[in-house]
Amino acid sequence: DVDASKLDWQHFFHLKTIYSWLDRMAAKYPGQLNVLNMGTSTQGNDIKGVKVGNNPANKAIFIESGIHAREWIAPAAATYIINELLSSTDERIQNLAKNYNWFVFPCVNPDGYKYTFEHDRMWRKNRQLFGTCRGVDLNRNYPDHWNSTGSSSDPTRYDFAGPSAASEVETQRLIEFIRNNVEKEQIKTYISLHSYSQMLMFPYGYTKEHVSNYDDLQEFGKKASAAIKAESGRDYVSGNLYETIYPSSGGSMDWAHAEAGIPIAYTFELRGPPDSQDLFILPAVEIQPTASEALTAIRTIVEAAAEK
Ligand code: ING
Ligand code: ZN
Repeated sequence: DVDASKLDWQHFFHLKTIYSWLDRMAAKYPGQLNVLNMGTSTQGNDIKGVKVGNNPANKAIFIESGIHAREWIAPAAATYIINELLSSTDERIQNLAKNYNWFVFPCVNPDGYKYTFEHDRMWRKNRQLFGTCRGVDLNRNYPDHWNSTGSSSDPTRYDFAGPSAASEVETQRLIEFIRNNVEKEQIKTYISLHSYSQMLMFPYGYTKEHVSNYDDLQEFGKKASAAIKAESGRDYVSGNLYETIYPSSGGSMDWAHAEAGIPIAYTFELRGPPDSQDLFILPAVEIQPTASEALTAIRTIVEAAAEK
């Protein structure tokens, strides 16, 4: 760990460091950034995030990351995006900050994230106790076609869907937050950040049937892939989740789209390491370019949707 007084994008940071940085950003940008708290996790950690921008006329974008504990690049990309929205000199990013309100929750699985720093770098789930083992895959716990495909009823497994739909408090708090804010804040875009695979995916995860706005989501995804290619030369594949990565039910994105009614919903799989067996362990030098790709993809999708 490095100096907790400031964040950079050359290291990965502990939960407490990320949270104290959010507080300092609120002090640095009064009126532009407000710290929010969805509530507490299974083990009593806060689920903190921010709202950037406060123009009540603006539509909103919601970003969630860290639902899987070991995917450290995702919270790092989220804090990068927060920082860019407030301090970028790029006119295109300044326009995004001016024209939208942004909800960003970097660590929606705080117990798991802490655990990857303190005990097991490769932990994925939350830390809920089930007899002799632990953890629900929070990205299988959402109440939309829950536990129908690509998830497990076995608590020892990495993709355990939980004992019932939305059994976990982390899931409940996020659902509650979206339900309370989706209309009031005009949340029209939902982004879930993961690693690794270099993919920009949209619903559904639970079926290969196409969503009603499939053509739009495919078009925005393809434009975003092209924008990343132009920026860094990296190839990101775009498509519906079921056909692009693997069938999978109970994810936050399917819920956000189908149940909360947020039309534009994506799950990004960011970079993995160039050469390693441990595919969730990205060298810190990759943080900045990977986070920049994520922001480029979001910007491209938001701009393309605005033109429709
Ligand atoms: N991939 C995601 C996972 O949860 C996913 C893919 C996203 C499935 C959204 C379902 C819904 O398995 C990783 N790498 O976590
Ligand atoms: Zn993941």
